[in-house]
Amino acid sequence: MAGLFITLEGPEGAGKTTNRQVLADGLAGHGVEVVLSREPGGTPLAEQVRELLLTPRDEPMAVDAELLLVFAGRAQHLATVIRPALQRGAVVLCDRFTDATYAYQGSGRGLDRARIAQLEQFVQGELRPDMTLLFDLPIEIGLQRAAARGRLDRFEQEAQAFFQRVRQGYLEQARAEPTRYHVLDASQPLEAVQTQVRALLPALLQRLQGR
Ligand code: T5A
Repeated sequence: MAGLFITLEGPEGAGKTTNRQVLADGLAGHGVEVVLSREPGGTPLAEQVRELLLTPRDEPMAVDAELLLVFAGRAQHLATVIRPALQRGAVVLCDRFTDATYAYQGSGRGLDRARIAQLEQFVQGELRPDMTLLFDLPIEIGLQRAAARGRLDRFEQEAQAFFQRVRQGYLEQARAEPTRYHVLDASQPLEAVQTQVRALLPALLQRLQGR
């Protein structure tokens, strides 16, 4: 496809959304069409799926139900937002994607990676992110930032051990795919993290020109 698909990943409160805007401004300044999106969510229907996933409720959600909801929203998001944008030549900056499924449902919940991979292939075909920025930080810092925003969602209510597994899962994925992943130290002050993000812009623009 003509565009570029860039995903931003990391544990809770890592600064993905804040730093996504820095990248978007930098790209838009060079006349690039940028589409900002997020998962779970990204379309009105997929945002309803997000509500189902994030709202705390008395009835526990079965792990398989959670996995299928994640991919149901993703199928809708891909069909109506991501694929059309990439076909137009836009840069899609997506706050979380399937790496989050491997980290949260795989490493966090303990689901078999092979089962996630089956759904990934079914829903995405060959489509994978061109670049993934991993905002890594000690989970205590991220959870403090998330808690400062108010009420915790269904995932944020998990125990610390869950988030440790999520963080380790992300770092293992980054080690396994060093070409696609860029690991950023998200524990630094915001300005320092933004400097790391801006440093990626020249390479991104060069990749776009090569398309
Ligand atoms: N999920 C998602 C799955 O289980 N499986 C999946 O497949 C997918 C796609 C929702 C949940 O869904 C789960 C994972 C999640 O638990 P989400 O809404 O993206 O996903 O979740 P969060 O990580 O909770 O989103 P946050 O908004 O909390 O985190 P961000 O976007 O990483 O952080 P951001 O930018 O909003 O910043 C948080 C706060 O910290 C400050 C910001 O100003 C903000 O107040 N901040 C900093 N402060 C100091 N220094 C810095 N460097 C800072 N950077 C940001």
